[in-house]
Amino acid sequence: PKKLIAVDQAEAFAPSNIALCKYWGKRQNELNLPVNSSLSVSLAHLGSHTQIRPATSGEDQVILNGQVLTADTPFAAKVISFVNLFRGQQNYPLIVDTRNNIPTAAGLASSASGFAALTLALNQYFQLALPDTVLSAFARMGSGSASRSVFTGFVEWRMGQQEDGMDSHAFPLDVSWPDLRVGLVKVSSAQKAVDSRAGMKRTVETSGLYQSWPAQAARDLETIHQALIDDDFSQLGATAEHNAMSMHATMIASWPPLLYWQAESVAAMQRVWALREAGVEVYFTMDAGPNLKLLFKAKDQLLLETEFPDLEVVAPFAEDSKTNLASESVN
Ligand code: 2P0
Repeated sequence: PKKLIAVDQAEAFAPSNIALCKYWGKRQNELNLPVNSSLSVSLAHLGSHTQIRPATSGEDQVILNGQVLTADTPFAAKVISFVNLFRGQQNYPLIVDTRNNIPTAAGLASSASGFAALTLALNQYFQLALPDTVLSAFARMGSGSASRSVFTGFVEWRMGQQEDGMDSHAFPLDVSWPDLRVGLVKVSSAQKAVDSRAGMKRTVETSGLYQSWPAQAARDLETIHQALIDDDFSQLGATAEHNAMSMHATMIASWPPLLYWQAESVAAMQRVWALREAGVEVYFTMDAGPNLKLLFKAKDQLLLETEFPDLEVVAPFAEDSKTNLASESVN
């Protein structure tokens, strides 16, 4: 890489995101190249703030939510090898200080927003001025879903075809749904037993149902595109729920079985279905954990807060969250 010149310090924010059409399975593990394209909605103000400053001690340091991590912590090791992608052999010992404002109770993963914020902060710190899509491809190497957290609103990550992965990046979709609400239902905040990376690998290697997944995901992506064009909330919600259940079906058919649900997850699903029976337009999606994320419209927020007392509600298209993060200057 070219000779880097660092600024005094840099800071960036990136939001968490919830996939409506999921990323599940890699065609290449080192670069996080996915088997399928995916589409998400970002969570506005919920995400990661990352600050980078020089380490005067000469040793890299990773701080997560105010706690200094030892270099052998998996997260710290991942962060440091990610920073090495940018600085190569050049001598820039750094302090990477990350704070997540995602309620841990909501059980949301923070790797997506964390690696996206780190990528944006490194871009500023080394004055690289990389284009948004290149930043997204870099973020992807930290964590696949981080490619989507470089942008706000509805975001699509195209799987790409190239071996170097430079065409496997996200881009923002030019659609705004101010009435959309995402509700985070906390079922459990316990650390999951099998992380996404290992879970995907097990599914790809052992699940007989996985062979049906790429076609399902491609169809769902198309349907969600059309729903966005038609302004069709029911179509979007139903497709997102069906996509999540299809992904979980591939996991359940793995060996050993991979079941992220708990009894309370199933109870929450049944409440969503009962509400739909009763005419409320609410849908759910789930990731590699026991918690549900509800999709509904602003007009139903009060009702859903009554049905799900601990619901954390996010408005992805609130006026103040429409910034293009990658181009945002944080000086
Ligand atoms: C998604 N998930 O599309 C899917 C749905 C979880 C279930 O992306 O190995 O942390 O770092 O690329 O991005 C979580 O997986 O995995 C994820 P790596 P990542 O949101």
